[in-house]
Amino acid sequence: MWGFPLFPEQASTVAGQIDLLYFALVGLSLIFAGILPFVVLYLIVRYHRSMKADRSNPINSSLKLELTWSIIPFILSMGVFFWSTFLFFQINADPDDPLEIYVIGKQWMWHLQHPNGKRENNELHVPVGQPIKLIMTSQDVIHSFYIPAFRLKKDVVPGRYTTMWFEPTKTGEYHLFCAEYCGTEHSAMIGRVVVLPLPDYQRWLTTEEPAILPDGSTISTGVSSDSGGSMAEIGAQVFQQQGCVSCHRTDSAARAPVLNNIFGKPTSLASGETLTVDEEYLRESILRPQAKITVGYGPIMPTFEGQLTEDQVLQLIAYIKSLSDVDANEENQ
Ligand code: HEC
Ligand SMILES: [Cu+2]
Repeated sequence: MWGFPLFPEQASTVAGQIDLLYFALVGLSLIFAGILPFVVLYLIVRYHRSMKADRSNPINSSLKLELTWSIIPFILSMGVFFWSTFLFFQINADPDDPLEIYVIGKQWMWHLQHPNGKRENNELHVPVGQPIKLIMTSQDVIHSFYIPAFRLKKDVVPGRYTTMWFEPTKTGEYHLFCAEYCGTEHSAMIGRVVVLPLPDYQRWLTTEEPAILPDGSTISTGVSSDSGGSMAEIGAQVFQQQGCVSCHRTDSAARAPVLNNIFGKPTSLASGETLTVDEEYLRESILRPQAKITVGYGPIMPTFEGQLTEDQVLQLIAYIKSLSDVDANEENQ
């Protein structure tokens, strides 16, 4: 084998399809860019002034020829358009019941947290054969989460969440890059994705390893330790510590909407708008509550902008989501 492969392995469900489209585009380009110049060259030589050629009957126009060179490229380009649009939608549509992992980019590392609270840096452990959704944000500048073997890349932007999903098809270790120039050590912002069989992943989830938080402090990770438990459990603690609970409560002293079972459901705003509660809306509701006021309530919620770390915002979101899961499950029973 070559020590320097031209193509990374295909290790996700979409990798093969993306390569096929890519090769088709390269093929088409080669046909047009590679063959046409030779035809032009041939004609230049064939009909050069010094060449003996039949010039008695020059063709001024040919409808048949013009239709051919219009219709064939039209069909080809529309084919490429529908093919790539179909792929685009397929890659961006949310999968059913994915495993959600939270990603924070910062100069110059990736910080990841699994739902059970386990954290890791510059490494992403995932189980094979299962859809995985990354919910990503940045603490400083724009980064880009790039896994060549999965043929996936998505910008990681401060102040908002972007998501990306994939389903690894092969166990192994794959490169993880930052693909957006983000400062001096951008080129060192690299890591690896480790795809494990499901039982190994579950074992990995519960083992102890120290991890470094985005603020530089070190903590131990793993659910059995004093790390504080799952993301939702830590979120519940933040909810207490930050005083959210003094307004958002279920008893008669409540001055704010109950947050149970709101995730994924429509909510009505004082402006008359209705929207579905997602991560982005929760983030804005916490950091800039005045931006969208829930109908029936006053604009009394203080802003938490600058008072919570990206980590804590994600934990609060995981907590609010878990309130919805509990309720959904109860309804199903
Ligand atoms: C002073 C009382 C108060 C505190 C403290 C408070 N909130 Fe609120 N919150 C409100 C009120 C009132 C609303 C509804 C009006 C609005 O949208 O701003 C609200 C709305 C929200 C919403 C949107 C709910 C929906 O149904 O659309 C979320 C999410 C939320 N708060 C989360 C939090 C979190 C997390 C904290 C703690 C970090 C917090 N709140 C602290 C009063 C409060
Ligand atoms: Cu970066």
